[in-house]
Amino acid sequence: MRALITGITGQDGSYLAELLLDQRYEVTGMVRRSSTESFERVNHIKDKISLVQADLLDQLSIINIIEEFRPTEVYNLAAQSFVPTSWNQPVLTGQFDAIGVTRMLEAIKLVDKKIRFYQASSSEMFGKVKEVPQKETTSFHPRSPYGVAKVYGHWITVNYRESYGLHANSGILFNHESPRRGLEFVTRKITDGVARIKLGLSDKLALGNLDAKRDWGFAGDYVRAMWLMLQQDEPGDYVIATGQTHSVEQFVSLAFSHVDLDYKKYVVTDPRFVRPAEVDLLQGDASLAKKNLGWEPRVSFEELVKMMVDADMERLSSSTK
Ligand code: NAP
Ligand code: F7E
Repeated sequence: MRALITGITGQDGSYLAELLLDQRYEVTGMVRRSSTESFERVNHIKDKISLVQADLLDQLSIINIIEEFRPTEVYNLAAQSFVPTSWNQPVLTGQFDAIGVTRMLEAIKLVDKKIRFYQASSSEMFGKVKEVPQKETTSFHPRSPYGVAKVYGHWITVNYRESYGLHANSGILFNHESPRRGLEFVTRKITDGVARIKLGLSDKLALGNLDAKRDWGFAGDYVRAMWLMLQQDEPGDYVIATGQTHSVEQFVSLAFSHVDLDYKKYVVTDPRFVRPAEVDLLQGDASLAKKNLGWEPRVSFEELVKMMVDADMERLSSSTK
C-alpha cells in the first residue's frame, strides 16, 4: 500500500504518517517549497518517509507527483487551517482549501480513478449550528471564509464521488488537539501559556471569547478514523467527534488547576482575539462512524488537557535548563 499525504508537516499529517508506517505503508508527503525547512513534526520519522515538493496552488505539480508515486490512497490534509487568518487572507484560503481540493481530485481522475481519496472537512462547516448535536445530515452555515471554503471542499468531494465513481471520502472532523498543535490555536496557546506562567517565564495569558464551546478530541484518535474510512468497500462522509462539549473557560480552568494555579489571577481578555463572527457551540454525534467504522475516541477531555500541559511543561523546562 502506498499513501500520499498532503500537509504531512502539520499536526494531523505527522500522526497519520506514524499510523500508516505502523501498517507497513510506503508513505510520501507532499511539501511546499520554503526558504527554510520546518519539518519538526516529522523529524523523528524522516528516514522512513519520502518528501516531495508540490503545491496545492499548482495543478501540474500535483498531477506529476501522483503520476510518479502512484499512491493507492491520498489523504488531503494540506490547508490554510487557522480560522482568523481566513478573514485576512480570504482569497488565498479559498485557493488552498476550496479550489485546492478540486486540483487534487482532478489529478486523481486523470491519473487513476481507483486511488482512494480522503478530504479533511471540518465542523466549522456547521458554524451557526442548525441542531445539537451535529451529524452528517445537519445542514451547513459556515461563519468564516475558512468554513465557507471547507464547504466547497466537502461538496466537490461528494460531487466527484457521484460524477466519476471515485472512492472519495469526507471526514467532518471536530476540533482535535495534541502537543503537536500549532501554538496559535486556543488549546495549545493555553497549555503553552500555563507552562510559561508556572515556570516564571510569563505572568499573564491574553485570550478572546472564553464562552465558545468546542467538542475537543485527541488528534492521534482522529487520524485512525481517516484511515478506517479508506478501508471501507463504500466511500462516505463521517462526523468524527467525542460527543462532549466544553467551553474555552473550562479548558483554561482545568489546564491551570493541573499545575495548582488559579486561572483567574492570570487570564485577561483581549478584543484582538475576538472574531468578526463566532461559532458559539460545536458538539458532534459520531454514531455513524461507530456503527460503520467501529471508531470511538480513546483519549478523554481531561486526559487531553493534562497531556498537553505536561508536554509543554517538559519542553519549556528543558529549554530553560
Ligand atoms: P496544520 O497543522 O495547520 O497543517 C496544515 C498543513 O498544510 C501543513 O503541513 C502545511 O504545510 C500544509 N499546507 C498549507 N498550505 C499548503 C499548500 N499551499 N501546499 C501544500 N501544503 C500546504 O493543520 P492540521 O490541524 O494538521 O489539520 C489538517 C487538516 O484538517 C487541515 O485541512 C485542516 O483544515 C483540517 N481540519 C483540522 C481540524 C483540527 O481540529 N485540527 C479539524 C477539522 C479539519 P507548511 O508546513 O508548509 O505550512
Ligand atoms: O479556536 C476561541 C475562538 O483557533 C477555538 C481549526 O483546527 O478547529 C479549529 O478551528 C475557539 C474559538 O480553533 C482565543 O474564538 C478564545 O471559538 O483553537 P481555535 P477553531 O477556530 O475552532 C476546526 C474544527 C478547524 O477545522 C480549524 O482548522 O476558541 N478563542 N480565545 C480563541 N482562539 C484562539 N485561536 N486564540 C485565542 O486567544
